[in-house]
Amino acid sequence: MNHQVSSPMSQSMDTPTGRVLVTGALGQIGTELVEALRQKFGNDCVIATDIRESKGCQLLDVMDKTGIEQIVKSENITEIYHLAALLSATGEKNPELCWKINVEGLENVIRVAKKHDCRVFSPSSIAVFGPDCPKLAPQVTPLNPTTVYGKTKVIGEELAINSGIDMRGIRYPGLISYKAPAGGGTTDYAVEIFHAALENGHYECFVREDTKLPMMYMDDAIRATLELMAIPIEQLSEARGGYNISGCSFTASELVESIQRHLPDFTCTFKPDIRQTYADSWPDEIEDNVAQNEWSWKANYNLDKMVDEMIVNLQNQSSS
Ligand code: NAD
Ligand code: AKB
Repeated sequence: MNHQVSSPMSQSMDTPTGRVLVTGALGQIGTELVEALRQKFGNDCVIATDIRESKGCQLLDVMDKTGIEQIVKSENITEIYHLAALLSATGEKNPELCWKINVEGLENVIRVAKKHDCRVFSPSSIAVFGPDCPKLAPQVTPLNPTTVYGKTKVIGEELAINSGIDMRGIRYPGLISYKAPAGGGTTDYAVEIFHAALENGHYECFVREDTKLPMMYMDDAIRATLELMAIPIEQLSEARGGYNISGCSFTASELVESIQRHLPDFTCTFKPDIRQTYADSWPDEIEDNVAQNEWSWKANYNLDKMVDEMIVNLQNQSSS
């Protein structure tokens, strides 16, 4: 069922009428999304913000309601990519802060977006699923996450549908990229392993070798985000709160074997920690037929293609 929302942008989606605001812009996704948005809309059109300081990025704490509104007004913002959050591993260490940033921070953004007619992109995660979900996760299934992080993402999806604004999200799988480090999640091993393989020839992995999780190369995730935001809202169902999208699913040992095609002497040992329990509560794979049907989603990267790109790009980065 399509949901009626009030947005002046619901006709033409591809170019925002005003500027674009990115929160949490210095993180793993923001680093590449800001680049892609600036390429698409022009440098001046994209305002990058984070709670950390960096050149080309304004300071903005998403707990600061007035600060969000000031920037939206002064920069003529009509579209917000809200990436500021705590991820699963960091979030479970400090559940109260995770709730505050992920839920209250999002509510602050929605309040301002509603008042100033902004569209919002707010990521969900495969962490919305719990142990009762089938190993191949369907789009529609009971969402009973065991982590606080997962619970905040379920609330985010509900807010997307019930807030009365044009708000969309994707249940990103674990994202693998070389430009910025992973930000405190359970799937971080699938990023760290590349750095360790190239720098030390060895990695001690914090999940078991048979741990299988949905993963995705960052190029696919950024393309998915831009593609979803370019679709008129009338074409989207309530799945827009958080679309399942599938990239590639593999076990930790399959990842090791794929890296060994490039680095035959690379070794990996497995020493599971608390993050194993979060990984065990998530599905192995994602069914993404709804995203395929509604906005023609299709991933480009399988395991070996992603590994090839990661190794080449990290090698180029260290030699330049
Ligand atoms: P990240 O941890 O790399 O980046 C988050 C950014 O938010 C950081 O730069 C941090 O400084 C900033 N931040 C933290 N608290 C803030 C605050 N109070 N105000 C403003 N900024 C603040 O995270 P990411 O991987 O880029 O994830 C972005 C979004 O995507 C999150 O909602 C996350 O849950 C979701 N997601 C990520 C993945 C993944 O594998 N990276 C997978 C699923 C979902
Ligand atoms: C994490 O592991 O917390 C994130 C995610 C899948 O949401 N990468």
